[in-house]
Amino acid sequence: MGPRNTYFLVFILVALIANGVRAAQHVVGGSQGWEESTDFDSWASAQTFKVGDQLVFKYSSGLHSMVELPNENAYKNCDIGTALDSKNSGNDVVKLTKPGTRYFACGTLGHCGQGMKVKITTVAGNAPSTPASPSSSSSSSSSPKSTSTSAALNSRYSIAAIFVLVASLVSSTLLLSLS
Ligand SMILES: [Cu+2]
Repeated sequence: MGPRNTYFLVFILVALIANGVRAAQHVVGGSQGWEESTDFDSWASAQTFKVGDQLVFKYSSGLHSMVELPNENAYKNCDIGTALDSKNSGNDVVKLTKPGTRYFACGTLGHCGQGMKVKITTVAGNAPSTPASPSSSSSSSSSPKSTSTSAALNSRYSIAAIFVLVASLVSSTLLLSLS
């Protein structure tokens, strides 16, 4: 009974952590990170970016950096000079605050041209939606309503998991004190 309880606890913890990570943070490029060799188009197309999520750019500080470009044209032409923002900590966090498309590239000379850039399209998510700014020219038409349902399910699942975790802890302690 003891070891089985432990396995169950580990399972619940992993499920909780996985759930939290999936809801909030996207490490750009996945396990390969922010590197020249990463296929960012493939990576981005496999992700769903929601309002309230975060991007994390992980790389060797000094070798690469992160710049945000203002538009599709600057992105296509790797026009780093037009950057809206730049970071170089090697662990740069960018919060996706509203629906629309954002453009990121490496600021190191030549890297963007080698494919070190990524386009991120954010959809309305489970966070409280902010009104679309009138200056934004992006045409994000339909916001999927089903996401709010899945968000509710997610949080209900988390609460249930926490409840089970606490119950398991209590029962393990009781079993230990009996033996
Ligand atoms: Cu680079």
